[in-house]
Amino acid sequence: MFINQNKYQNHIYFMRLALHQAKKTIGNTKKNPAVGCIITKFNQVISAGCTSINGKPHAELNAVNFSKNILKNSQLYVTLEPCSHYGKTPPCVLLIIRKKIKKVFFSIRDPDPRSFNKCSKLLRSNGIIVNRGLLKNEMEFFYRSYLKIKKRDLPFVTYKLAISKDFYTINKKKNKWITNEFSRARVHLMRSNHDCIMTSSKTIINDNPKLTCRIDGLKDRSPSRIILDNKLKISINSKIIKEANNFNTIVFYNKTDIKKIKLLKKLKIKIFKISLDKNGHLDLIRSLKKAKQLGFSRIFLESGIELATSFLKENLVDDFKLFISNKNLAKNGSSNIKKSFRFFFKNKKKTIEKVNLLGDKLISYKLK
Ligand code: AOF
Ligand code: ZN
Repeated sequence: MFINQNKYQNHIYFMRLALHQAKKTIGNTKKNPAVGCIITKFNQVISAGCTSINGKPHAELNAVNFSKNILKNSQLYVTLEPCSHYGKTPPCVLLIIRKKIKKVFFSIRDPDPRSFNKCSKLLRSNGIIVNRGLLKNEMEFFYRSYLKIKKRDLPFVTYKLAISKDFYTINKKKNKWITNEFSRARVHLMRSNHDCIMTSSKTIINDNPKLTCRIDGLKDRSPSRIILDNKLKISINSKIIKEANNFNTIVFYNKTDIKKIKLLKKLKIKIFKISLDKNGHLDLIRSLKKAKQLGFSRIFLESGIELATSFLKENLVDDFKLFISNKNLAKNGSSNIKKSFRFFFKNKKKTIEKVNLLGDKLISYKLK
Protein backbone atom coordinates (compact mmCIF):
# COMPACT_ATOMS: atom_id res chain seq x y z
CA MET A 1 0.00 0.00 0.00
CA PHE A 2 1.26 3.48 -0.92
CA ILE A 3 0.97 6.19 1.74
CA ASN A 4 1.24 9.90 0.87
CA GLN A 5 3.51 12.13 2.97
CA ASN A 6 0.95 13.96 5.17
CA LYS A 7 -1.01 10.86 5.90
CA TYR A 8 2.28 9.15 6.68
CA GLN A 9 2.84 11.48 9.66
CA ASN A 10 -0.57 10.52 11.04
CA HIS A 11 0.14 6.85 10.63
CA ILE A 12 3.46 7.26 12.46
CA TYR A 13 1.67 9.10 15.24
CA PHE A 14 -0.93 6.35 15.68
CA MET A 15 1.70 3.61 15.56
CA ARG A 16 3.68 5.43 18.24
CA LEU A 17 0.53 5.52 20.37
CA ALA A 18 0.25 1.77 19.84
CA LEU A 19 3.83 1.41 21.05
CA HIS A 20 2.97 3.39 24.19
CA GLN A 21 0.18 0.90 24.80
CA ALA A 22 2.57 -2.03 24.38
CA LYS A 23 4.97 -0.52 26.92
CA LYS A 24 2.27 -0.68 29.58
CA THR A 25 2.57 -4.42 30.13
CA ILE A 26 6.08 -5.32 28.98
CA GLY A 27 7.57 -7.87 31.37
CA ASN A 28 4.15 -8.94 32.60
CA THR A 29 2.70 -10.97 29.75
CA LYS A 30 4.37 -14.33 30.48
CA LYS A 31 5.66 -16.00 27.29
CA ASN A 32 3.52 -13.72 25.17
CA PRO A 33 4.94 -10.48 23.73
CA ALA A 34 3.50 -7.19 25.00
CA VAL A 35 1.56 -5.77 22.06
CA GLY A 36 -0.18 -2.39 21.68
CA CYS A 37 -3.18 -1.59 19.49
CA ILE A 38 -4.91 1.64 18.44
CA ILE A 39 -8.13 1.84 16.43
CA THR A 40 -9.00 5.03 14.55
CA LYS A 41 -11.94 6.27 12.53
CA PHE A 42 -11.91 9.49 10.48
CA ASN A 43 -8.40 10.09 11.81
CA GLN A 44 -9.42 10.02 15.44
CA VAL A 45 -8.45 7.47 18.03
CA ILE A 46 -11.58 5.59 19.05
CA SER A 47 -10.05 2.78 21.07
CA ALA A 48 -6.80 1.47 22.53
CA GLY A 49 -5.65 -1.76 24.08
CA CYS A 50 -2.61 -3.77 25.08
CA THR A 51 -1.87 -7.40 25.79
CA SER A 52 -3.31 -8.12 29.23
CA ILE A 53 -1.27 -9.05 32.28
CA ASN A 54 -0.32 -12.74 32.00
CA GLY A 55 -0.73 -12.63 28.21
CA LYS A 56 -4.42 -12.83 27.44
CA PRO A 57 -6.59 -11.39 26.00
CA HIS A 58 -4.43 -10.11 23.15
CA ALA A 59 -4.13 -6.38 22.44
CA GLU A 60 -6.46 -6.38 19.43
CA LEU A 61 -9.28 -8.10 21.32
CA ASN A 62 -8.92 -5.65 24.20
CA ALA A 63 -9.03 -2.66 21.84
CA VAL A 64 -12.09 -4.09 20.07
CA ASN A 65 -13.87 -4.89 23.33
CA PHE A 66 -13.16 -1.47 24.84
CA SER A 67 -14.70 0.26 21.84
CA LYS A 68 -18.30 1.41 21.94
CA ASN A 69 -18.18 2.39 18.25
CA ILE A 70 -19.08 0.33 15.24
CA LEU A 71 -15.72 -0.75 13.88
CA LYS A 72 -16.75 -1.17 10.25
CA ASN A 73 -14.38 0.86 8.06
CA SER A 74 -12.02 1.71 10.94
CA GLN A 75 -8.21 1.48 10.81
CA LEU A 76 -6.23 -0.65 13.20
CA TYR A 77 -2.59 -0.01 14.21
CA VAL A 78 -0.77 -2.80 15.97
CA THR A 79 2.88 -3.06 17.02
CA LEU A 80 3.26 -6.72 16.03
CA GLU A 81 1.75 -8.79 13.24
CA PRO A 82 -1.71 -9.94 14.42
CA CYS A 83 -1.81 -13.64 15.21
CA SER A 84 -3.33 -16.17 12.81
CA HIS A 85 -3.22 -19.22 15.04
CA TYR A 86 -5.43 -20.80 17.64
CA GLY A 87 -3.44 -20.73 20.88
CA LYS A 88 -4.78 -19.82 24.30
CA THR A 89 -7.00 -17.40 22.38
CA PRO A 90 -8.53 -17.49 18.87
CA PRO A 91 -6.69 -15.70 16.02
CA CYS A 92 -6.82 -11.90 16.03
CA VAL A 93 -7.00 -11.87 12.21
CA LEU A 94 -10.42 -13.51 12.35
CA LEU A 95 -11.57 -10.87 14.81
CA ILE A 96 -10.34 -8.12 12.46
CA ILE A 97 -12.18 -9.71 9.53
CA ARG A 98 -15.36 -10.21 11.54
CA LYS A 99 -15.37 -6.59 12.68
CA LYS A 100 -15.00 -5.39 9.06
CA ILE A 101 -11.96 -3.26 9.84
CA LYS A 102 -10.83 -1.54 6.64
CA LYS A 103 -7.07 -1.14 7.04
CA VAL A 104 -4.48 -2.81 9.24
CA PHE A 105 -1.06 -1.31 9.94
CA PHE A 106 1.38 -3.59 11.74
CA SER A 107 4.99 -2.75 12.41
CA ILE A 108 7.01 -5.97 12.43
CA ARG A 109 6.40 -9.62 11.71
CA ASP A 110 5.75 -12.01 14.57
CA PRO A 111 8.69 -14.46 14.79
CA ASP A 112 6.34 -17.09 16.25
CA PRO A 113 6.17 -19.67 13.42
CA ARG A 114 2.45 -20.20 14.04
CA SER A 115 1.79 -16.66 12.82
CA PHE A 116 4.94 -15.54 11.00
CA ASN A 117 4.09 -13.74 7.75
CA LYS A 118 0.61 -15.22 7.64
CA CYS A 119 -1.74 -12.36 8.41
CA SER A 120 -1.35 -10.25 5.24
CA LYS A 121 -2.57 -12.91 2.84
CA LEU A 122 -5.56 -13.76 5.00
CA LEU A 123 -6.55 -10.15 5.56
CA ARG A 124 -6.09 -9.13 1.92
CA SER A 125 -8.15 -12.06 0.69
CA ASN A 126 -10.94 -10.55 2.77
CA GLY A 127 -10.58 -7.13 1.18
CA ILE A 128 -8.61 -5.55 4.02
CA ILE A 129 -5.74 -3.21 3.16
CA VAL A 130 -2.52 -4.15 4.95
CA ASN A 131 0.61 -2.09 5.58
CA ARG A 132 3.76 -3.32 7.29
CA GLY A 133 6.85 -1.50 8.55
CA LEU A 134 5.85 1.72 10.35
CA LEU A 135 8.42 2.48 13.10
CA LYS A 136 10.23 -0.74 12.26
CA ASN A 137 13.53 0.22 13.95
CA GLU A 138 11.89 1.42 17.17
CA MET A 139 9.76 -1.69 17.24
CA GLU A 140 12.70 -4.05 16.71
CA PHE A 141 14.41 -2.29 19.59
CA PHE A 142 11.34 -2.57 21.81
CA TYR A 143 10.92 -6.28 21.00
CA ARG A 144 14.57 -7.20 21.57
CA SER A 145 13.73 -9.54 24.44
CA TYR A 146 10.88 -11.21 22.53
CA LEU A 147 12.94 -11.58 19.35
CA LYS A 148 15.82 -13.02 21.37
CA ILE A 149 13.74 -15.57 23.24
CA LYS A 150 12.15 -16.73 19.97
CA LYS A 151 15.51 -17.06 18.20
CA ARG A 152 17.72 -18.38 20.99
CA ASP A 153 17.32 -20.48 24.06
CA LEU A 154 18.50 -17.66 26.33
CA PRO A 155 16.44 -14.89 27.92
CA PHE A 156 17.25 -11.18 27.67
CA VAL A 157 19.46 -9.94 30.54
CA THR A 158 19.62 -6.40 31.90
CA TYR A 159 22.34 -5.74 34.47
CA LYS A 160 21.94 -2.89 36.90
CA LEU A 161 24.83 -1.41 38.86
CA ALA A 162 24.89 1.52 41.28
CA ILE A 163 28.19 3.25 42.04
CA SER A 164 29.32 6.29 43.99
CA LYS A 165 31.06 9.16 42.25
CA ASP A 166 34.36 7.64 43.41
CA PHE A 167 33.47 4.22 41.93
CA TYR A 168 32.50 2.29 45.07
CA THR A 169 29.80 -0.34 44.72
CA ILE A 170 29.18 -0.95 48.44
CA ASN A 171 28.40 1.46 51.26
CA LYS A 172 29.97 0.08 54.43
CA LYS A 173 27.53 2.02 56.59
CA LYS A 174 24.67 -0.38 57.26
CA ASN A 175 21.33 0.57 55.70
CA LYS A 176 22.86 3.51 53.81
CA TRP A 177 22.30 3.82 50.10
CA ILE A 178 24.74 4.76 47.37
CA THR A 179 22.29 6.48 45.03
CA ASN A 180 19.43 8.90 45.73
CA GLU A 181 15.71 8.16 46.07
CA PHE A 182 15.02 9.03 42.42
CA SER A 183 17.53 6.45 41.22
CA ARG A 184 16.09 3.89 43.57
CA ALA A 185 12.55 4.56 42.39
CA ARG A 186 13.80 4.09 38.83
CA VAL A 187 15.14 0.67 39.82
CA HIS A 188 11.70 -0.29 41.10
CA LEU A 189 10.21 0.78 37.79
CA MET A 190 12.77 -1.38 35.98
CA ARG A 191 11.87 -4.33 38.21
CA SER A 192 8.22 -3.91 37.22
CA ASN A 193 8.96 -4.45 33.53
CA HIS A 194 11.04 -7.58 33.96
CA ASP A 195 9.57 -10.98 34.72
CA CYS A 196 12.45 -12.19 36.85
CA ILE A 197 15.17 -10.78 39.09
CA MET A 198 18.32 -12.88 39.26
CA THR A 199 20.70 -12.46 42.17
CA SER A 200 23.36 -14.30 44.16
CA SER A 201 23.28 -15.76 47.65
CA LYS A 202 26.14 -13.37 48.43
CA THR A 203 23.90 -10.37 47.75
CA ILE A 204 21.12 -11.88 49.88
CA ILE A 205 23.52 -12.59 52.75
CA ASN A 206 25.25 -9.17 52.62
CA ASP A 207 22.34 -6.83 51.83
CA ASN A 208 19.23 -8.79 52.79
CA PRO A 209 17.16 -7.07 50.05
CA LYS A 210 13.43 -7.53 49.46
CA LEU A 211 13.77 -7.38 45.66
CA THR A 212 10.18 -6.34 45.04
CA CYS A 213 8.60 -3.42 43.19
CA ARG A 214 7.28 -1.07 45.83
CA ILE A 215 5.74 1.66 43.67
CA ASP A 216 2.07 2.19 44.53
CA GLY A 217 -0.07 0.85 41.72
CA LEU A 218 2.70 -1.40 40.43
CA LYS A 219 3.23 -3.64 43.44
CA ASP A 220 1.56 -6.55 41.69
CA ARG A 221 4.20 -6.22 38.95
CA SER A 222 6.95 -7.49 41.24
CA PRO A 223 8.97 -10.09 39.30
CA SER A 224 9.79 -13.62 40.35
CA ARG A 225 13.19 -13.97 42.00
CA ILE A 226 15.90 -16.50 41.23
CA ILE A 227 18.75 -16.82 43.73
CA LEU A 228 21.95 -18.49 42.55
CA ASP A 229 22.94 -20.33 45.71
CA ASN A 230 25.32 -23.13 44.83
CA LYS A 231 25.84 -24.33 48.42
CA LEU A 232 22.40 -23.39 49.79
CA LYS A 233 23.87 -20.79 52.11
CA ILE A 234 21.02 -18.28 52.32
CA SER A 235 19.39 -17.90 55.69
CA ILE A 236 15.76 -18.87 55.99
CA ASN A 237 15.34 -15.66 57.97
CA SER A 238 16.29 -13.46 55.03
CA LYS A 239 13.58 -11.08 53.82
CA ILE A 240 13.37 -12.67 50.41
CA ILE A 241 12.60 -16.09 51.92
CA LYS A 242 10.15 -14.68 54.43
CA GLU A 243 8.16 -13.12 51.60
CA ALA A 244 8.23 -16.20 49.38
CA ASN A 245 4.54 -16.77 50.08
CA ASN A 246 3.67 -13.57 48.25
CA PHE A 247 6.37 -13.48 45.57
CA ASN A 248 7.46 -16.43 43.47
CA THR A 249 10.94 -17.36 44.76
CA ILE A 250 13.29 -19.87 43.18
CA VAL A 251 16.71 -21.18 44.23
CA PHE A 252 19.26 -22.65 41.83
CA TYR A 253 21.77 -24.81 43.69
CA ASN A 254 24.18 -27.66 43.22
CA LYS A 255 25.40 -28.99 46.56
CA THR A 256 22.90 -31.46 47.95
CA ASP A 257 21.88 -30.54 51.49
CA ILE A 258 18.77 -32.61 52.11
CA LYS A 259 17.83 -30.86 55.35
CA LYS A 260 18.02 -27.38 53.83
CA ILE A 261 16.20 -28.48 50.69
CA LYS A 262 13.32 -29.82 52.79
CA LEU A 263 13.20 -26.62 54.79
CA LEU A 264 13.17 -24.39 51.72
CA LYS A 265 10.46 -26.45 50.05
CA LYS A 266 8.35 -26.17 53.18
CA LEU A 267 8.70 -22.40 52.90
CA LYS A 268 7.28 -22.49 49.33
CA ILE A 269 10.65 -22.00 47.62
CA LYS A 270 11.04 -23.79 44.31
CA ILE A 271 14.46 -25.33 43.95
CA PHE A 272 16.36 -26.62 40.93
CA LYS A 273 19.72 -28.33 40.71
CA ILE A 274 22.03 -26.77 38.13
CA SER A 275 25.36 -28.26 37.04
CA LEU A 276 28.65 -26.54 37.73
CA ASP A 277 31.01 -24.87 35.27
CA LYS A 278 34.73 -25.67 35.05
CA ASN A 279 35.45 -23.25 37.91
CA GLY A 280 33.03 -24.96 40.27
CA HIS A 281 30.39 -22.21 40.05
CA LEU A 282 26.80 -22.67 38.96
CA ASP A 283 26.86 -22.77 35.18
CA LEU A 284 25.40 -19.44 34.04
CA ILE A 285 24.28 -20.54 30.60
CA ARG A 286 22.47 -23.51 32.09
CA SER A 287 20.96 -21.21 34.73
CA LEU A 288 19.63 -18.87 32.04
CA LYS A 289 18.34 -21.76 29.97
CA LYS A 290 16.53 -23.06 33.02
CA ALA A 291 15.09 -19.58 33.60
CA LYS A 292 13.76 -19.61 30.04
CA GLN A 293 12.28 -23.07 30.59
CA LEU A 294 10.49 -21.70 33.64
CA GLY A 295 8.86 -19.12 31.36
CA PHE A 296 11.04 -16.06 31.92
CA SER A 297 12.20 -13.89 29.04
CA ARG A 298 13.35 -10.65 30.73
CA ILE A 299 15.91 -11.09 33.50
CA PHE A 300 16.93 -8.18 35.70
CA LEU A 301 20.34 -8.99 37.16
CA GLU A 302 20.73 -7.35 40.57
CA SER A 303 23.92 -8.60 42.09
CA GLY A 304 27.36 -7.54 43.20
CA ILE A 305 30.17 -7.17 40.72
CA GLU A 306 31.45 -10.71 41.22
CA LEU A 307 28.47 -12.44 39.60
CA ALA A 308 28.05 -9.59 37.12
CA THR A 309 31.66 -9.97 36.01
CA SER A 310 31.01 -13.65 35.26
CA PHE A 311 27.91 -12.75 33.25
CA LEU A 312 29.87 -10.11 31.32
CA LYS A 313 32.81 -12.43 30.70
CA GLU A 314 30.47 -14.95 29.11
CA ASN A 315 28.83 -12.18 27.09
CA LEU A 316 25.42 -12.88 28.60
CA VAL A 317 24.35 -9.28 29.30
CA ASP A 318 22.21 -7.47 26.72
CA ASP A 319 21.66 -4.12 28.45
CA PHE A 320 23.66 -2.42 31.18
CA LYS A 321 22.04 0.24 33.40
CA LEU A 322 24.61 2.23 35.33
CA PHE A 323 23.48 4.54 38.12
CA ILE A 324 26.15 7.03 39.21
CA SER A 325 25.71 9.00 42.42
CA ASN A 326 26.96 12.57 42.65
CA LYS A 327 28.46 11.83 46.06
CA ASN A 328 31.76 10.27 47.07
CA LEU A 329 31.74 7.47 49.61
CA ALA A 330 35.45 7.85 50.48
CA LYS A 331 36.23 5.86 53.65
CA ASN A 332 32.69 4.45 53.78
CA GLY A 333 33.13 2.85 50.40
CA SER A 334 34.11 -0.71 49.61
CA SER A 335 34.52 -2.84 46.48
CA ASN A 336 35.89 -0.17 44.17
CA ILE A 337 35.60 -0.77 40.43
CA LYS A 338 37.66 2.14 39.15
CA LYS A 339 40.46 -0.12 37.91
CA SER A 340 38.13 -2.63 36.25
CA PHE A 341 35.68 0.01 35.02
CA ARG A 342 36.61 -0.36 31.37
CA PHE A 343 35.91 -4.06 31.54
CA PHE A 344 32.21 -3.33 32.10
CA PHE A 345 32.07 -1.69 28.67
CA LYS A 346 34.17 -4.25 26.87
CA ASN A 347 31.21 -5.33 24.77
CA LYS A 348 29.57 -1.92 24.54
CA LYS A 349 27.72 -1.40 21.25
CA LYS A 350 26.06 1.90 21.97
CA THR A 351 24.87 4.33 24.65
CA ILE A 352 21.09 4.23 24.58
CA GLU A 353 20.29 7.16 26.86
CA LYS A 354 21.52 9.40 29.64
CA VAL A 355 19.07 10.51 32.30
CA ASN A 356 19.62 13.10 35.00
CA LEU A 357 18.05 11.93 38.24
CA LEU A 358 18.34 15.11 40.28
CA GLY A 359 22.06 14.80 40.88
CA ASP A 360 22.51 11.14 40.10
CA LYS A 361 22.99 9.98 36.54
CA LEU A 362 21.58 6.93 34.81
CA ILE A 363 23.40 5.78 31.70
CA SER A 364 21.96 2.90 29.66
CA TYR A 365 24.27 0.89 27.42
CA LYS A 366 23.39 -1.66 24.80
CA LEU A 367 25.93 -4.47 24.99
CA LYS A 368 24.38 -6.75 22.38
C1 AOF B 1 -1.41 -10.80 18.87
N1 AOF B 1 -1.71 -9.87 19.80
O1 AOF B 1 -1.48 -9.01 21.86
C2 AOF B 1 -0.15 -10.84 21.29
C3 AOF B 1 0.17 -11.78 20.29
O2 AOF B 1 -1.17 -18.66 23.37
P1 AOF B 1 -1.67 -17.41 22.77
O3 AOF B 1 -2.99 -17.57 22.09
O4 AOF B 1 -1.72 -16.26 23.73
O5 AOF B 1 -0.64 -17.00 21.61
C4 AOF B 1 0.65 -16.58 21.91
C5 AOF B 1 1.28 -16.02 20.68
O6 AOF B 1 0.47 -14.97 20.15
C6 AOF B 1 2.65 -15.42 20.87
O7 AOF B 1 3.68 -16.35 20.76
C7 AOF B 1 2.68 -14.43 19.73
O8 AOF B 1 2.95 -15.10 18.53
C8 AOF B 1 1.28 -13.92 19.67
N2 AOF B 1 1.10 -12.74 20.53
N3 AOF B 1 -0.43 -11.70 19.10
O9 AOF B 1 -2.03 -10.81 17.81
C9 AOF B 1 -1.14 -9.86 21.02
N4 AOF B 1 0.44 -10.86 22.51
ZN1 ZN C 1 -3.71 -12.30 18.65
